[in-house]
Amino acid sequence: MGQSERREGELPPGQRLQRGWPVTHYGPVPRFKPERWEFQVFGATADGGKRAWGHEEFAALPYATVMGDFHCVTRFSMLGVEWGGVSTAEILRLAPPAPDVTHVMVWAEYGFSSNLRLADFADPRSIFATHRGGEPLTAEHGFPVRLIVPHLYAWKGPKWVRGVEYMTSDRRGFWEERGYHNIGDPWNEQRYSYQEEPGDGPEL
Ligand SMILES: Nc1nc2c(c(=O)[nH]1)N[C@H]1C(S)=C(S)[C@@H](COP(=O)(O)O)O[C@H]1N2
Ligand SMILES: [Mo]
Repeated sequence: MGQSERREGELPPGQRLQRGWPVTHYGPVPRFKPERWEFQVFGATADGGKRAWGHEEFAALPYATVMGDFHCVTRFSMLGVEWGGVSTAEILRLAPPAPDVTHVMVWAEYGFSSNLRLADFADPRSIFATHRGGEPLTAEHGFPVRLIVPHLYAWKGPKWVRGVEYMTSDRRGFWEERGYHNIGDPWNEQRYSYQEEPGDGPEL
């Protein structure tokens, strides 16, 4: 694991600034069905139970804003974006993980997923964003909820999030199984899985 030398508001190596906000994802944009939508926390929770919030309940959780950069592994970046939503710290407080949890899997519509080390997930700037610049997210950008982890490449932030799984060991998510780096630190240009060093992730 390399030393992360993150610098907010600066371009990581090999990235360029992007005007506007491109839409990047695999597969179709899901249609939001409020009556069936739930945000679940499951897996190795502290009390062994599962938590679930319906859409109105989720929208009523404490609203936080953070400034965060956005770095796509295809080399475009946006700097200094204001994200609003529910902080990962709030989710960890409301649905605490068991003491031996080391990683989380963030699950989205259609089974899309991304794995994160608990410390990356719990970072003070990590947020389940519902808004950008005070405006609700559009469907293409992840409405009603997407994860933003400003210090990692943006594939680590699933759009259309539906749940968080607490894990006691690491497992690869969707892109992490398909050639992208298990950790994804843009300051160390951790783009592809072939760059991984021992300890960076589970065997492929
Ligand atoms: N559900 C889902 N979330 C996803 C992806 C995806 O394919 N599916 N792609 C990721 C990638 S690679 C990037 S760069 C960002 C793009 O977010 P944007 O379309 O809002 O710019 O979403 C991430 N979240
Ligand atoms: Mo991306």
